[in-house]
Amino acid sequence: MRFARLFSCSLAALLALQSQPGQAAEHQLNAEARVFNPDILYVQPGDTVSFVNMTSHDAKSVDGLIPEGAQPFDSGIGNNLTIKLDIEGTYAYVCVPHIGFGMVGVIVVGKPVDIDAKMEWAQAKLEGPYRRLIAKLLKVQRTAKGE
Ligand SMILES: [Cu+2]
Repeated sequence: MRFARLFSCSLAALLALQSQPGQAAEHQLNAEARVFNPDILYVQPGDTVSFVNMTSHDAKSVDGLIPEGAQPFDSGIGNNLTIKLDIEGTYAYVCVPHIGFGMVGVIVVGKPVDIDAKMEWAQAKLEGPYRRLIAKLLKVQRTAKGE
């Protein structure tokens, strides 16, 4: 009961935060053993995202799987990276050395307005371990449709 109340309070606080215009938030994406945590991250346009704990990892956006006009990113191995995301849409990225373990992720900026196109592109073009991204994109697509 107490937990439920705490939860609904934090949820209300979170929603209030999110609806404040002009308040850019900072998010952390933690590189853990073989995963990014969280693997799917929702942010608002203008927010910053920091990849941290990047020893032995990198974070590289996938060409074709970021919004049109968005800046590609590539931390290089072992480097933390902070990026500011202004353009709405879906950003897919991988840790190149660990794609085979499924160390891939998606950042959604604003609404995933481009998710259907991105999914089509991913299914047609991604090869080998990069296809691990399809499951993440599918999650975003289902969430967007309220499934
Ligand atoms: Cu990695």
